[in-house]
Amino acid sequence: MLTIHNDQHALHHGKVEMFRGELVPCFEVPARVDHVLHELQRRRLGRIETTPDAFDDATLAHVHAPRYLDFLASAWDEWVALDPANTTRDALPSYWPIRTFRADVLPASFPARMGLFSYDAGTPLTAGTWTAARAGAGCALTAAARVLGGERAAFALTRPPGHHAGADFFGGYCFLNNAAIAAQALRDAGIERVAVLDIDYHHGNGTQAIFYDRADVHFTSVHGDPHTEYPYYLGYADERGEGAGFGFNHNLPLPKGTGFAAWREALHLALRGIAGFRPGALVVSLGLDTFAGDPVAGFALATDDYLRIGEDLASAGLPTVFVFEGGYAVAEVGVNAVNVLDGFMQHAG
Ligand code: SP5
Ligand code: ZN
Repeated sequence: MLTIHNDQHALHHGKVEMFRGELVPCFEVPARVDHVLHELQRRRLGRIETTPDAFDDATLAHVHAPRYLDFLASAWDEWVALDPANTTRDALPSYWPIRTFRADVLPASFPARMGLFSYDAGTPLTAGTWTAARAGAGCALTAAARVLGGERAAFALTRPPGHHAGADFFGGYCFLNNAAIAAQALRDAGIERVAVLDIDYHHGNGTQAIFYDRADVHFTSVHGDPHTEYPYYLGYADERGEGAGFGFNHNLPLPKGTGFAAWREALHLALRGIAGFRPGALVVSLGLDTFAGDPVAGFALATDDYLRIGEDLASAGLPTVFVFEGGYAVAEVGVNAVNVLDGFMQHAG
C-alpha cells in the first residue's frame, strides 16, 4: 500500500500529560510512527512517499475555525512569552469555559485561550506541535489526492493523531483532524458521498462533531463505551446526527474488555451501514489501541486479528484513505498497523 509519511511528526514530542492528579510521561510518542515505518519497510508493503504535496492553510479552514488555526500557529510563542523558562515545559491548559461561561469572547490571556480551545489536560502543546500537526494534515491531504488519482488505497502515517480534534478545539493528543481533513478534501474534489469509519478504541468525538449536521459525510465509530471510557461525554448510540445530518452518524459502543468476535460483529454492522450510504470513498481512522496490550485502552484484540480487519475493510470495495490515530503499545503498534494494511491489500480487488 502506498504510504505518505514525513519526519516532521517528531517535532511534536510532549513530555507529560495530566493523569489523576499527576503529570505522567506521554503515551503518544514519536517512536510509535517509527515502529510502523520500520515494519512497512521490513515487509516491503509498498512505496513510501516522504515529501507530501504542498498545500495552502486555507484548506485546513475547510474543517477548522480560522481563529483556532491562528491560535495554534502562535501558541508556542505566546507560551514562551509568558515566561522564558517555559521553553523547557510543555503547555497544558488549566481553565475551561464550561456551562454558563462565554465562548464567544476571545480573551487576551494566553492561558484563557488554551482552555477555550481544548477539552482536557492530557494533550501537551510543544515547540514543534504546529509544524508537526500541519505536516500531518499534509500527509492526509496527499493520501486523499493519491486515492483521487486512482490508487486503490493510501495510508497517511502521521502523528499527532487527529480524531479527537474538533473544528475549534484540541484534546485526546489531537490538534488537527486529519481524517476529517482527508474526507473534506475528497468531497471538495467532487466525491458526493464520503464515509468515515473510526476504529480507534476511543470515540472519534471531533470527527463526529465536524460532520454531525451533514448528510454528505457519513460517520461511524466502533469504540469503548463512553459511560466508562474516554472521551466520556460523546459517543453514545443515540447520537444519530442532527438536521440534514440526521441518520448519517452511527455509534457502536462496546463494553471495556470486548474481544475480537464481538468487535468484528460490530465492524460488520458498521460496514453494512456504510454500504447503505453508497459512498464514493472511505476514510478509515486507524487506531491500534484496541490491542489487548494497550496501556490506555481496554479491548482485547490480538495481533493476528488486525489481518482480518484489513480483509473486512477491503471487502467494502471502496477507494480508501487510512489515517493513523491511536495505539500506545509502542513495540507492537507497527506490526498491528501493518497487519491491517497487509490484510487489506491481499483482499483488495
Ligand atoms: C488518539 C487517542 O487515542 N487518544 C486517546 C486519548 C486518551 N487520553 C486519556 C488516556 C488516559 C490515560 N490512562 C492511563 C491509564 C494508566 N493505566
Ligand atoms: Zn484512541
